[in-house]
Amino acid sequence: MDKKRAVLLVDMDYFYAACEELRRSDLKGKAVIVGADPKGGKGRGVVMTCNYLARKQGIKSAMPISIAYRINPDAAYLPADFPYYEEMSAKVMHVLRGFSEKVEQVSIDEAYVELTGAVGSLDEAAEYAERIKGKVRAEPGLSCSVGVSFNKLMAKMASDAAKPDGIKLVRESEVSSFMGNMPLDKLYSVGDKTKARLESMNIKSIGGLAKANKMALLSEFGSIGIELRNYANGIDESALVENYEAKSIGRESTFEHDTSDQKEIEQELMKLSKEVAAEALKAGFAFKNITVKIRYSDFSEHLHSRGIKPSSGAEAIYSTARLLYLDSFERGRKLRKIGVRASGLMKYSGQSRLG
Ligand code: DCP
Ligand code: MG
Ligand code: MG
Repeated sequence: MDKKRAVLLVDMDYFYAACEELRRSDLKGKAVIVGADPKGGKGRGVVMTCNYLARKQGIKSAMPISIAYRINPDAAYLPADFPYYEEMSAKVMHVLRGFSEKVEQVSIDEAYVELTGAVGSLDEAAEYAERIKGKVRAEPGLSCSVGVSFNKLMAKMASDAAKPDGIKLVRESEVSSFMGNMPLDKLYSVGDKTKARLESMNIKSIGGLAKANKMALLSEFGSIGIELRNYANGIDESALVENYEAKSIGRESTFEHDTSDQKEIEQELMKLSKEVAAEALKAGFAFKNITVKIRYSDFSEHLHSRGIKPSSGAEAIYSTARLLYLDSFERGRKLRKIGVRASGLMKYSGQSRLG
């Protein structure tokens, strides 16, 4: 663990509310709150998140919706649309996976990106962060904040300090100046209870915990006490846990005009197969299953699948997709849309030497 690491934590800004702003231009300049229905101030339930305008007024995540309503009854109150946020999240994760093979998604709106080996310094990692921000802003069109540091713990701490829409780099030599004076509950894994117990030991800040007597911590908390002290010193050797959210890769296209022209359809299938193969290759996936989706001009939809030998080549996809299409397509009926999907994805082994 001697090797210098470079890790990013990317966290979307006011995520659910930002997603709503993205699709509704009428929300511009308004306080936007996603959460329970306020029901004229009588509503139960809480604020899930809100945009920065609402935050300036004192509204925040987990606050009872009735209190938010008292603060600002004129805000836009919106119910959560999880499928839509998941879709936006997947787009963001897709961008991140374009920058590194090692990405760990930790929640709907945040992920670690390991850049160890890909960059020679944290300054270079910060340049990656800049490029990631630019890409995410272009498509799907959202803003995020990025912590840049030498491990996961510090990247996460840094990302909080980067909010909103910023980048914060924290070097090993800067740990104590960066977080020494922060309150204890800003530290990963310190909640209200642990904070109270630490305070009863006369430890009042992260910096205090960093220098606290190890034996005293051991006797109060057991080995977790030492772990907490390590965190306070910015020490965290945990590796990224890779997760492959995308269990399938698919592409669809809608024809300019509904068509039953076999040539045109096969050309489109070829194009889609190439796109799916290119994406699978980029992500380092092979797959075992191909699905073709056909939507006829009357909007009826048909799915047909077939297993193949693990592959990620465009030819293998196309030949299977074409067979599926020929098998199932009802001649003479016009197509509106066609799609190709590869699933049963498997990660290539022996690709990455990290971790
Ligand atoms: N969320 C929720 N309830 C909470 C906190 C969050 O439902 N108590 C949801 C809504 C958020 C999303 O999770 O949009 C991401 O949570 P974050 O903590 O990252 O908060 P935001 O992205 O909303 O804001 P920030 O800009 O502070 O990251
Ligand atoms: Mg967020
Ligand atoms: Mg988050």
